[in-house]
Amino acid sequence: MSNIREINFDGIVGPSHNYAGLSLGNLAATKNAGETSYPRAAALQGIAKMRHNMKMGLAQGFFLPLPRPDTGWLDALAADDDTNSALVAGAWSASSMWTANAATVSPASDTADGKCHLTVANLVTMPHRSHEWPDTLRQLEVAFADRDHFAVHTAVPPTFGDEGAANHMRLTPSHGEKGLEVFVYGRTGGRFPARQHEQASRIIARSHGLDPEHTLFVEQAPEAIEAGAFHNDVVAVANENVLFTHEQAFADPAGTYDEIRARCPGVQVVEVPASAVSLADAVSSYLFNAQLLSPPNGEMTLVVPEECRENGAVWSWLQSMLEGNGPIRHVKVVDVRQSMANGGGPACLRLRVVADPATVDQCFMLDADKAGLIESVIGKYWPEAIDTGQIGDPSLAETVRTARTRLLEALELSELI
Ligand code: SUG
Repeated sequence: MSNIREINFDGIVGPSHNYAGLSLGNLAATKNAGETSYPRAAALQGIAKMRHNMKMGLAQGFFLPLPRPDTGWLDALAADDDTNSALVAGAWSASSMWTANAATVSPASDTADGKCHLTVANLVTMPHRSHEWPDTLRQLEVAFADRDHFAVHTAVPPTFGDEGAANHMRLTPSHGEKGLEVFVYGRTGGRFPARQHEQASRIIARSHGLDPEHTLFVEQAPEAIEAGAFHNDVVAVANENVLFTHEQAFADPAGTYDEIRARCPGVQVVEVPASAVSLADAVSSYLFNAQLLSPPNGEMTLVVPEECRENGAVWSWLQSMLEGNGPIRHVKVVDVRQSMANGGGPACLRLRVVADPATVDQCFMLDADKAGLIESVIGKYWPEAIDTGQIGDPSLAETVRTARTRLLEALELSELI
């Protein structure tokens, strides 16, 4: 019997997690450049979030940290001891933890061949992320190896920047039904890079076999990118028939809502006005980088980072939302501060795949026992702290490699070493 549901695949924070300040346009990452990071605490915060969501009865999976430092990439760049430190830091980045950027996913109910399609994101705009995709692809090919249910695609050609699910939303009466897939792209030419190229989104829609009537391409508001919303998921999130969005998320908000409502009747738009929460507050609190979830026996729940509670405007807006009669009935708060300091909130840390969990390689599915196992490996092998001055250090490189290897061994995924 098929059991189609949403599975959240969170990235386990890698042992080289650090604050090198590599992402122009990502204000948190730029602001925290040079700070000491705490990889062990970061990874444990991530597991705690996964446990939190599993307790709500939700299906949870995970992806592994990628091999770092990526010496193959440094070799390809002909890097030596005099090489620009940003390139060395790029080889050490733990950025694959933000699995919302791993791939774009179209569930089986939306595609022509009735399979769930995944396209790994090329992430070409940021050098430190541009070398993630080959290892991410290897992992997707193992996790979604069941060819009767999944089709895994290689990255779109690098001319067209693609950042995966962070710029993709899906509206549907319920997860297992046919949905409207909304691709949000940025236009180049502003102060900060627009990372998602319209053509990349169109290529993905075609190769996934989406129905043009159920596909929409929407421009992100240039002022949102300017304010630090380097991905659409910093200013909007959708779940089933609800779109939760900032008033300034899209270049043409009213036109976007009309199109969405016309193609997916019954959608409710929860729009937060700029007069209540400014774009600056939305970006610093990550109000919209929340997980909007439908627990099996519960009401729609928004999982927000602690930073939302600390922002007066955001917190009071959330209270008034709960007092009203809207579709989002609960707000839960999680501590993912280590990830947040690099511009990655609860939603960045997860990739949503609508599928039957039984069709996924079980090595990638989480339960409480496995969470305990992962925590014990992290507690034993993940560095407690990394100062950015240590990036490039050979003995730290060895620690980082060993930590990842021990995790893969514990999870019986040594084939990905
Ligand atoms: O690509 N940060 C990531 C954060 C990604 C957040 N993802 C979503 N919004 N879905 C990025 O900017 C910082 C790394 C550094 O600066 O060292 C970084 O890559």
